[in-house]
Amino acid sequence: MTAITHATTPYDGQKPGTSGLRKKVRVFAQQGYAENFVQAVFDVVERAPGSTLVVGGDGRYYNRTVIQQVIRMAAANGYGRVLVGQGGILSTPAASHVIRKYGASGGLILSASHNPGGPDEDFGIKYNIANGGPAPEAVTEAIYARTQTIDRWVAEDTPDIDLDSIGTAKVGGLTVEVIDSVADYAALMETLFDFPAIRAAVAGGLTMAFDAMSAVTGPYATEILERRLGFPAGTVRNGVPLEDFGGHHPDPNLVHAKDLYNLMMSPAAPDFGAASDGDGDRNLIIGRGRFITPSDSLAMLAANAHLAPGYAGGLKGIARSMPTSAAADRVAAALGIPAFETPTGWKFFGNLLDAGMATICGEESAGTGSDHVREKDGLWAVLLWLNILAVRGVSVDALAREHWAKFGRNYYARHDYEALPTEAANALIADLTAALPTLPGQAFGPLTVAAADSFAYLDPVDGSTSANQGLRVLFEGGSRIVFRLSGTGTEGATLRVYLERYEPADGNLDADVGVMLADLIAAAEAIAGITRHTARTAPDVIT
Ligand code: G16
Repeated sequence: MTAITHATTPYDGQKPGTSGLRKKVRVFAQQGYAENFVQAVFDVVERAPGSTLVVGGDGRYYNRTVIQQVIRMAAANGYGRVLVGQGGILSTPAASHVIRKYGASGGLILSASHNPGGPDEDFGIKYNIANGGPAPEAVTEAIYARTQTIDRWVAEDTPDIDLDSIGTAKVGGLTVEVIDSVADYAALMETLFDFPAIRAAVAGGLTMAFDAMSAVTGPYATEILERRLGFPAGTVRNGVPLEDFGGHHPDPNLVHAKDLYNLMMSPAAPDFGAASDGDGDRNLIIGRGRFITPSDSLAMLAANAHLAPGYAGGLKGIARSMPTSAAADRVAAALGIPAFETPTGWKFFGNLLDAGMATICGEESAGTGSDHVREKDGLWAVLLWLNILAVRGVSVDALAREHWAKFGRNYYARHDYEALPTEAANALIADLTAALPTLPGQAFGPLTVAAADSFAYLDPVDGSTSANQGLRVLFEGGSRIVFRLSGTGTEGATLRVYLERYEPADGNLDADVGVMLADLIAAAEAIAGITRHTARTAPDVIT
């Protein structure tokens, strides 16, 4: 077997976004496109000769093609071992765990997360470093720089290997191990949560519905929820990963997981409803008749985490992304532990977790996780909720009301304006950025601006800084609007408007969210001119 050197020229735009390089499949399928990016990764990342690489993805269309090519390239690039999930399947949190458990120098996770899949839809490649977490900005910048000068990629000239049978194969000097996609992850979950207590609650009548959205968590949820915890067969819905996710967006929000939402609001609702996304790192939590926002879920999980064995010793700190509501900060204050506010993107939590400064992290974008891996983890959040409900013996609704009665409630919504012309979105942000200094003191209806800025982050661990991470308009009384452009889309630009209003513990805790946020919604339009810039009169998605 021989390594072949393929001459190539750079492609424009191979800049990793919030979470890796995401493009349409037809972009990735261009001659050498994926290979250029993978070679750029191999050229710049830290690794010793003979080190281990983890490869797996969410099972979407093009997953297997790229995995086979990555294996051939890893062999020609001096890796000693590749661990690949059976069938090419590894959820993002499972991949993070496998990287850590087997001492890999890093991993390639093939996913475009919650974006749709199929020949005309999206694909993605993300590199995770040895701590199991997404590559930090310094690394993704180096990868991007390398893609702009790349002139060759190398690969062994070997046939495809069998990805479907667990076992070991040789590709040149490289050992390829096809591993069980679920086993290591399920074993980790058993160490963190009180499985006997959950099993007892299930035997006692606790019911749930889990929507895997025809994406990667199906096999994980079936093993853990049905086989190990005793929920009846059928608890996991859409549990077989499909290359096109059944034609749906595997995005666990109130739009794309509408069937689950409708079920949970109906008389036939089970006690607990949950869903996860394409690659298994996001989660949706709905109790019977009660939707829990991701920001509230983070706060409620943090407040009750000590009920799970893995967190019985307490939390070291709580971290949230800037647009996530401040509900978790109130829990941190009550627990007497630090609260951190980072830019959007799980990669910003990595240093805090590695340094032991934070135990639990979360984002408004339906991500929650802890220091057990270095990714957000959809099933982890579901299992922590189940653990808490099982030990407390209360409903989701009762737990939420109890939480708000103690901490107050951060009413919250995110409005997304999708597939906007990039120039229009950029103009809106540019105009608003320019107007920020003029906003303090101005009144919008009953709201008066107290401060306005462009969020910048100073990493307390390594001293690195990240500027332009979202525009914040803070009002007197604690309400807030944040404007930012998504870094995960593959078509045009998506404007996200995050709205938050704090209602104290003795205030109105069970009002309609839209009503409570109406003044803020009007202020957002007045401040940013959304309709003027985008010709849109309403958001595409409200979560
Ligand atoms: C990714 C990142 C998250 C981030 C989310 C939303 O999630 O991993 O940390 O919060 O994107 O990003 P944006 O608002 O830029 O679209 P995922 O689940 O897509 O990997």
